[in-house]
Amino acid sequence: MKVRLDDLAVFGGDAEFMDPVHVGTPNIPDRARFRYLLDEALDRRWLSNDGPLLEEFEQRVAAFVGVKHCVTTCNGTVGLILAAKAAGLTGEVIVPSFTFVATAHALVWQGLTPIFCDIDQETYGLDPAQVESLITPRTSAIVGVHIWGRPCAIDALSEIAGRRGLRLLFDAAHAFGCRYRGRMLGSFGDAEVLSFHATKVLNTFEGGAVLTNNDSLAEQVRHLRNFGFSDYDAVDSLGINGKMNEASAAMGLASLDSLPDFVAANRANYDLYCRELEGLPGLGVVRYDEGDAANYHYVVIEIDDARSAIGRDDVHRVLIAENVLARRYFYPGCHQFEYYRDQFAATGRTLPNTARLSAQVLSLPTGTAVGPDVVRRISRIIQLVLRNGPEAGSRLKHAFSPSRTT
Ligand code: T4K
Repeated sequence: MKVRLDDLAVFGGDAEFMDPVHVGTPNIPDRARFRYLLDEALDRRWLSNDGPLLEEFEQRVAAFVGVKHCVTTCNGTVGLILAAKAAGLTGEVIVPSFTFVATAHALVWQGLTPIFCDIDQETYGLDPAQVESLITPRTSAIVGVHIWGRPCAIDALSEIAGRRGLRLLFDAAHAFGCRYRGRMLGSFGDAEVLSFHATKVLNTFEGGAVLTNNDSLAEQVRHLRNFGFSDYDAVDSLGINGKMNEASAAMGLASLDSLPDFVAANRANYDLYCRELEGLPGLGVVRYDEGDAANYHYVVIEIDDARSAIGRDDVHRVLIAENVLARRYFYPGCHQFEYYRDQFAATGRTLPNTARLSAQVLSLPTGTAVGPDVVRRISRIIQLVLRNGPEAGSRLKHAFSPSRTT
């Protein structure tokens, strides 16, 4: 067990873990169930394009979320692109910068201009007041993101979208199984988009879904995900291949059966991290609303270096050296990526909350692959660093200073 700073790998000690401990190690459902479903698909020789497993998966997801339509896609990014196209978005779309880059990329693939908006420091989602101030005659929509499965300001954004005649989409990539005021995320706005990527609480290897209560929007997404075929030998729109295959649907169905176990494992890890990390100077664990269900799939710590005397990036460096591959989700904010600075300079603006929070957050490993022993060992490393913040910070500064000659 590491008790002194010298024990840390970054200062010459042995790494705590022999093998990397990742953020995003997939949750694996009951293998027998998955194999059984996969065998069925192989026996049927129906492997993609509206197969029976896909149909069942879509029905079960729609019922679980309490939404009329679930149209699955090959991944969440294509789901976002299809939702934007089916909803008829044009011109400018207001979107947070503090998100995974796919949220913004999907808009640009549709020829739309992302207008990056700052986030509210309580929800970590779009700041409604700033959204309102960014609306122009070219604005067609708002895309909110339920970051880490925490609901963004759904009511305020719905009110603004309704009053200003804008479309409202939500990127719910992280939010499967989470609720807002008793209603499942995935059922708000014109449409919401899920991701079932391997790293998500429920995965289909790769996958996504557009969820909506709007019949024509759902029909349009279905149509577009299959190349825009309106009949055999007839294509009436610019579609794409956005289909989910049967192996993915089998994984999704088996995973739905195991979802309560996944969430329970996440919850246990989350609670243990909270207990272990309580009271450390300058460190907070991002909380979930206890009044609503959450999937607890992201354990995110925030490090305020004014109080901890050691910055997030130094803590990150310490963890990496221990083979704990914590992630800076979502740094530095989309508007800071080279591509967006080059291509959308006019939309560049100062986003103080985005800048501050993206410099403070760190996602820690969790999920069914991570047990209490691993959580405790990771927490102990963080405790050691944070309790010795000034000394650790200054040693790291010296060790990694570019001008250091020894
Ligand atoms: N909107 C939001 C808000 C999103 O967060 C995302 C995706 C999307 C939209 C788009 O949805 P998709 O098109 O992806 O369905 C990852 C994921 O690729 C991405 O799905 C996710 N968000 C984002 C937050 O993280 P990377 O490049 O950081 O992930 P990757 O593939 O390096 O995986 C992370 C770690 O997980 C690996 O270092 C190791 C571990 N891992 C990963 C895979 C794939 C495993 O242990 N096993 C695996 O099979 O982007």
